[in-house]
Amino acid sequence: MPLPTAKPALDSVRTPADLRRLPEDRLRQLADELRQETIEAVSVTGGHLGAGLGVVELTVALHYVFDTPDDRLIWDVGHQCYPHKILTDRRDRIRTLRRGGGLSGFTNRAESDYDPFGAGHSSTSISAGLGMAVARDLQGGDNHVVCVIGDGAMSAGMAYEAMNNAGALGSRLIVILNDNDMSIAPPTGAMSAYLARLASSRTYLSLRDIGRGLVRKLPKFVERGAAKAEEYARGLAMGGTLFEELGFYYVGPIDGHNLDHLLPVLKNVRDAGHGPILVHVVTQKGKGYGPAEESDDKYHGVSAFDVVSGAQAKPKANAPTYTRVFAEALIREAEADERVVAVTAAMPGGTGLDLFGRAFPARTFDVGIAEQHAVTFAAGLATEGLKPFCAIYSTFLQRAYDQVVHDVAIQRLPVRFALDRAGLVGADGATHAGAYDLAYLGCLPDFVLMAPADEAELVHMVATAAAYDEGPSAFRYPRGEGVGVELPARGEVLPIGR
Ligand SMILES: Cc1ncc(C[n+]2csc(CCOP(=O)(O)OP(=O)(O)O)c2C)c(N)n1
Repeated sequence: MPLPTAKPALDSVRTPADLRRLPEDRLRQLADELRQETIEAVSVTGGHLGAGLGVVELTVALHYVFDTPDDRLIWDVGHQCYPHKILTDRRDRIRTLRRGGGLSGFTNRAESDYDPFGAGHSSTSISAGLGMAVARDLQGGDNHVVCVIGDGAMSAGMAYEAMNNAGALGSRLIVILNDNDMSIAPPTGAMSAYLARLASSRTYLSLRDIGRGLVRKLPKFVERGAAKAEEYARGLAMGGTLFEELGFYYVGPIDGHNLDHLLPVLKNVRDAGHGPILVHVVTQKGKGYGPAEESDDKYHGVSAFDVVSGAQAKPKANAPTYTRVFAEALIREAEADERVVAVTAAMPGGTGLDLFGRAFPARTFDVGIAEQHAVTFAAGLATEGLKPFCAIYSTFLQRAYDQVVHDVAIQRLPVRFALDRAGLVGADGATHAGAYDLAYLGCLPDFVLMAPADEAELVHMVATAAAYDEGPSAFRYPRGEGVGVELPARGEVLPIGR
């Protein structure tokens, strides 16, 4: 344990090269200071907090063990990268996060050499990392590529498309699965249950296992045939894992807050020379900050707050948000028509479908971070006469464009799209701007598009969409509160085309 009077460690680190000069026994202190700096910065700027706090030790360990930026470190979504920004020459600007002209709230290639891939939308890291690994192989490089992806982001199809391809190509690639058993909301689906089983069925690796067992187990150190036999034996003993079936060497689960576990495992993985490896790291979202640990959403996204109490600044609301008005209007429609059902892709709180879900739990579907599936799932619901409302942020529906075209529009299926956060969104920046929906939906045949001028019109448009059964429809509305007009008790069906 460092003495309380120990010289600050973080002040001596401007870049990861400085970090790598510290003796290993100072890293615990560095992590503690990094966590404190992250909390203090976000208390001023607001932004994503819980995810970053969960990866403080992992961030320190990765930059210590790997030679960034030559080794490529890719953060999926990028919302957990504030500690990474602090360690990579951006500490002096960390209080400009998410402001005009300031640091982006996500990774951004234009901002730093330590951000090899820009993000904001989830589940892209393994695909991008595999591309970098293959480019390295083709060009005779020898650097490492490390992708860090959360269990929530792992619920998207793209992650599996990438792992399937990585397993076949066999390129040297390291994927760190950061499993905190949380998405923004609690994760849904069979995959999250599977990861929980995996984490609980295997005891955490002891230091002895890490030091000896892992090195011995990694196939570089054994004959090819013996390696296969070892893998089979391991699979039989452990029951195998989905990741192994996909062609990854699975290591874990490892306590992601324990540097004595993280460092030797990451060093072994770095030196293994093996094809794709998946390291399953278990962490706690919001770790080390009481108010975050205790809150339901682990302080996923916060406004400026008081560090001592954790109380967040709440601007005085003059009117209900469009999100809330939508949710309440949809509840009214669902009370009147039992065919109304609602679909969200991992955003129950953001889209207001948490309210709808409380009123109609059996008619609410959170499909995980899986916008493509959400849209085609809704199309399937529509073929059977239900009235699906797919509530997806404008920016995230971009990911499901072919599903909107091919599965919904061409078949003229009456899927209703509730596009929240349409238009500019402020602090989240360009990756989250809902700037394109009018263009990308407006060019589709027979698609009814609506945009309310105020929140009362939104209520009417929800009713109009519920009534309109001849084909797809969408209504788009902005982030934030309405203009303050009086709300009708129930929406009226508007004439289409006027
Ligand atoms: C395509 C897409 N859909 C939705 C989101 C919104 N979103 C941002 S972070 C997040 C949860 C990510 O969970 P996880 O990967 O487990 O990371 P954690 O925050 O738990 O560390 C979601 C749904 C997004 N960024 N991209």
